[in-house]
Amino acid sequence: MTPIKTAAAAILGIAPLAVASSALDLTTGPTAFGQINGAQYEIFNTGNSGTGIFPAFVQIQQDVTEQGYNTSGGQPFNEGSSAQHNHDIQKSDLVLTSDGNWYEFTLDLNEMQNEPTIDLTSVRIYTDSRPSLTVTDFSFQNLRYDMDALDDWTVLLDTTVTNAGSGKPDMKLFVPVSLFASDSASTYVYLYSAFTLCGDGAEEWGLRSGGVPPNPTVPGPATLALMAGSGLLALKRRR
Ligand SMILES: [Ca+2]
Ligand SMILES: [Ca+2]
Ligand SMILES: [Ca+2]
Repeated sequence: MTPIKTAAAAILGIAPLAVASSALDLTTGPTAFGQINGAQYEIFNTGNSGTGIFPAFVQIQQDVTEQGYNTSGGQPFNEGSSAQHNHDIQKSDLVLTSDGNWYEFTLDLNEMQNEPTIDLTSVRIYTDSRPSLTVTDFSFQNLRYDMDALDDWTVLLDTTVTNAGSGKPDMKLFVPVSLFASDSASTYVYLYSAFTLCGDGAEEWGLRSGGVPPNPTVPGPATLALMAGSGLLALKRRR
């Protein structure tokens, strides 16, 4: 029983469900971060710096809800059509943090200024020896990471917190390198994600081009308190 589920159940006066929903609230400020199932989600606040050109490997765009994954084979879900920004990646393309323990992925959100919130409801990373897959039943060879493996998680995001417009990253995702230990360098990596409360331009995932990413911020007791409070906030935010 996590603190979130305990607190939510106590206030609502109901018995906890077998599969509960939990929220990681990254709307609290530009240094917010937290871990879900061993991966770290961290606000990436670049202010007004950056070129405005985001090195995307997948673009996902649809109003209200959207989902998709990177592939050179087509558009299985709500992906973009640009081959430059929607394509296969291999394990050898992934970018290591300076300590060598994490792969860094970056997320660029594109939302209207008057509707800045967006929820990241799913992240799953698959590996497969086959390129350019377009399966919609998720019949990949290996599931290496699933945000929702232990609980139905949502990451709450707000583009006014990150102060980042189109082409500027809003969040970093750090995934343990150890999860990919049995994959060869040429193995294809498919990053699936889904969002709700979305509109405006495409959400884009990319890999840092140039420079070694700093390590994730070390989680401390304050993070656990933040996460414990976020479940109730998420309940209020639903609409
Ligand atoms: Ca952005
Ligand atoms: Ca979820
Ligand atoms: Ca959008």
